[in-house]
Amino acid sequence: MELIDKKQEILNFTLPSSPSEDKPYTRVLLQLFGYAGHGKSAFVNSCFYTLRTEEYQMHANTGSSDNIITTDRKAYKLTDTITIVDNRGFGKMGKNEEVIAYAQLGHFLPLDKKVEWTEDFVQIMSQVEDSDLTPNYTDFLVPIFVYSMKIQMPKEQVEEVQKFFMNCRDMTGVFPIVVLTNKLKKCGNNLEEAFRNAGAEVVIAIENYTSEDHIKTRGRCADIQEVICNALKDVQFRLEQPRDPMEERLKRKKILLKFAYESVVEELKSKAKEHEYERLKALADKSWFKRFPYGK
Ligand SMILES: Nc1nc2c(ncn2[C@@H]2O[C@H](COP(=O)(O)OP(=O)(O)O)[C@@H](O)[C@H]2O)c(=O)[nH]1
Ligand SMILES: [Mg+2]
Repeated sequence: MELIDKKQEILNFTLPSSPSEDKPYTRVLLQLFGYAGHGKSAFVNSCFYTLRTEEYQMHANTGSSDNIITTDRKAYKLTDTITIVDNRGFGKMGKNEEVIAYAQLGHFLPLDKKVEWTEDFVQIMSQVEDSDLTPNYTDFLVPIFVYSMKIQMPKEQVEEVQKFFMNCRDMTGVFPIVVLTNKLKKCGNNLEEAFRNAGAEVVIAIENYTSEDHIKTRGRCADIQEVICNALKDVQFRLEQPRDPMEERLKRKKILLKFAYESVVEELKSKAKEHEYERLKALADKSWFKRFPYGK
């Protein structure tokens, strides 16, 4: 009865309350990332459907038209302990998108609010600063990267994904769990190998449940539950190590600020005239480090 056990394991999973720790983990946040249209929202719905006995429901809206693409950073409470976050997906990972992705990953942008794809750094960073008012130390962040097997990964994405994975590890202490969707429409290339080469430790192929096709089968449920169980294994592993929640958050913030700084410089490089670049960069550095003293 392994499948039933896995389901029960997920439903019953609680975080130990340790009286010696003043900020123990109280929630597991499964943080979904990936390019738009690869099945993040469908994965949210699939998780609910496999864990509950109710009919298939669209908790998260799926689809590819503009009005359905997820723009909120929306949180869905899967169990009392586990919440799944459908982060705003990225289109083409430009520098700004990268900063926003890391701000979501590091949990510096609020849940259930629209994530603006803004060109304006001051606006992004001021949202990040706002998060200091109610800093979160009690969520355990597990990044999950969703990619569709229908799609051939373009060469330029391989490097992008590799970099994102390393940064996920540095920010959260966990390599993203890779969820390959559209298992039944797999195209020729070996995505699993590509993701393993990018550093992924766990790669799981699934077929999402959708409004068109949600016949519950054993294997389909088992694959989806396997993803959640692996996230819980990451939590258990982490709980065995000593931790300093404040230090961890600060580390995440420093990494984020480093990215933000790099994108400011990159933008300047692309816009400033060559002979002006050094002078303008020195000015930008001065104001940046005045504002964010530990940003480098
Ligand atoms: N058949 C099938 N369709 C899927 C699968 N995953 C996602 N889809 C469909 O692909 C489209 C985009 O998925 P969505 O979850 O909105 O992608 P998101 O932008 O990453 O949130 C939707 O129409 C989904 O129903 C899958 O595993 N199998
Ligand atoms: Mg979506």
